[in-house]
Amino acid sequence: MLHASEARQIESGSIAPVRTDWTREQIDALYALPFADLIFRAQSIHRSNFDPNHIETASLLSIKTGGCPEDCGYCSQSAHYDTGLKPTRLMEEADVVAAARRARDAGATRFCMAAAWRNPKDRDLEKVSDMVSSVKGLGIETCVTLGMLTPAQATRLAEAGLDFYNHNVDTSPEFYDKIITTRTLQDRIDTLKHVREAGIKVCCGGIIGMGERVDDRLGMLLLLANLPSHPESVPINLWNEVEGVPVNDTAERPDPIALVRLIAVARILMPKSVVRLSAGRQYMTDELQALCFLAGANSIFIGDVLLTTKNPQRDRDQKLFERLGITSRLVQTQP
Ligand code: SAM
Ligand code: DTB
Ligand code: SF4
Repeated sequence: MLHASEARQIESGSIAPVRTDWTREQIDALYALPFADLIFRAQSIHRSNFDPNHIETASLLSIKTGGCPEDCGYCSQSAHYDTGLKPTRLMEEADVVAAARRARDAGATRFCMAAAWRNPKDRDLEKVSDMVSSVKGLGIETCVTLGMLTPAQATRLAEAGLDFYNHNVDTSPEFYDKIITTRTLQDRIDTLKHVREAGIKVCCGGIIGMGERVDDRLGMLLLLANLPSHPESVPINLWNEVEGVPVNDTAERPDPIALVRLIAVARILMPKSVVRLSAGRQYMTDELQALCFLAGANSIFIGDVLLTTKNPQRDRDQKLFERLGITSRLVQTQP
């Protein structure tokens, strides 16, 4: 039973219960609200769940780059396309830990290690598990993204102390086959289930700007918001341009206002999830990023590179945070 005052707050839109039964019509109606109403609602929900002046800062490292057997049509690391990227072997643990220490000292509160694999071999998973334990020892949150996992592999990562596993749905069920053919959306959902069941927090989102329609972006949010439980982290990536991949033929940078609307809808649908304004920030003005934060985005990647593509310079981000009065150091606990 809800407390009467809580029920009133929900009615007025200032608090939202966590729901996984959203309908397409409800999502369309939210997206179509007048801009001021949409932002007010998103910001009210945001304030009920988070410190509105705090943004989480995560840092990325590609621990194994390129040569990936998957055919994701947006990705510089797929072996299916000639993107000019030189594949590398899995990094040594000491180098990964040194990079994590640098990231922590530069202000990151989470360190995400990514490998260009369809799925990890058990031998490699052991190495990554050791990296996770060592990075965790630095007092920073850990995340890895290694492709598909078996239940046993997810359990091994949980035993190593892993906090988050990133595995994206990438786009709507309707648009998915136009972008990836070598693994299905159901494969991804199965991996998310294994991660959840192992007790690891889920980081799951997708990409916009690949030529999808607004309907597909909302279809992606519908999929995420109706998973059995909401991902704790929801990265919204704007496609970072890569030469030589098929998405070049269809890509179209979204209208900035449409991006803000999408972030606001994500915030309303998944009120307790951290929404990350992920790849593509280098194409955005400071004003657009400020609007995204107002709409409920509360995480970014810091550092001059993501995996293989660019990210805004650290000093630009720091200046923006100062101008907006945003804090980022502490890992905030949710009320
Ligand atoms: N290979 C693993 C996998 O795909 O599960 C992990 C690494 S992969 C690079 C992680 C995610 O980064 C992808 O699912 C995709 O959403 C995002 N991504 C990859 N290339 C991107 C690009 N050029 N622009 C924006 N996001 C991208
Ligand atoms: C996510 O959703 N975005 C990050 C992280 N998960 C692994 C990756 C962005 C990659 C951008 C393209 C690149 O740098 O290669
Ligand atoms: Fe491979 Fe991941 Fe890139 Fe797809 S997104 S090609 S799985 S590295």
